[in-house]
Amino acid sequence: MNLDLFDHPDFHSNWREDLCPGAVVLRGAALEDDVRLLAEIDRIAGLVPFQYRATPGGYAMSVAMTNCGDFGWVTDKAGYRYQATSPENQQQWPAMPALFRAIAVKAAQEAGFPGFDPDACLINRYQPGAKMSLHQDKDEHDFGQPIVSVSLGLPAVFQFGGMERSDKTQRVQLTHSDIVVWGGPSRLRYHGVLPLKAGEHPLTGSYRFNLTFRKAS
Ligand code: MD6
Ligand code: FE
Repeated sequence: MNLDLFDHPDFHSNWREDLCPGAVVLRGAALEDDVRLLAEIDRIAGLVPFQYRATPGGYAMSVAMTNCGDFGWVTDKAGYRYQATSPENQQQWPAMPALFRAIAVKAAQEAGFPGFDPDACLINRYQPGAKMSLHQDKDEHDFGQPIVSVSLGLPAVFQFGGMERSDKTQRVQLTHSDIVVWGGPSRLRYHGVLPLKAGEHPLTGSYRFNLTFRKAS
């Protein structure tokens, strides 16, 4: 009989933390793919460089962004939206790497959302001090599809709130290779990221990267 937890083939994603119904953290779930994920981020950013976009209100965001997949999330004075091309070069976004898609689909499945079909991957880059204010993800068409969020590099404090901006929030530390899956009754919860603390990560230096996969169309 072998009940050794560490021999379990799925050990890497077996440490789950339920945040609230429909939201779960799969700790370390991207660990075995971290180097390849970061290489793909580098390659994509070489094609479509990270940009500090403006909010519709005209403020520069502190998080730099690029995208891959059929659709990319952008913001400017015209508003928040998904579009098939980059505003910088009017070209289609780079294709979503098969590895990205496979990780996102598997994580969604493990979290109880089989059949996730992401067509958009927003790539966020945080430097020290960068933050994301409380917001809802509601620019997608089908709230029946979850969001899968992969954290890489420096740790960050994620805030999870409720359905109203003023609802109390819980704080969760997201570290390198954690994956958050978020859907069902949690899909429209407010959430944000507190200002990134300076640090040095062996794979990403002074940055945190976050991949968020969505079905946008
Ligand atoms: C971030 N993430 O972690 C920002 N949204 O850098 C998000 O805004 C987010 O992680 C919806 C679901 C999961 C997320
Ligand atoms: Fe979000």
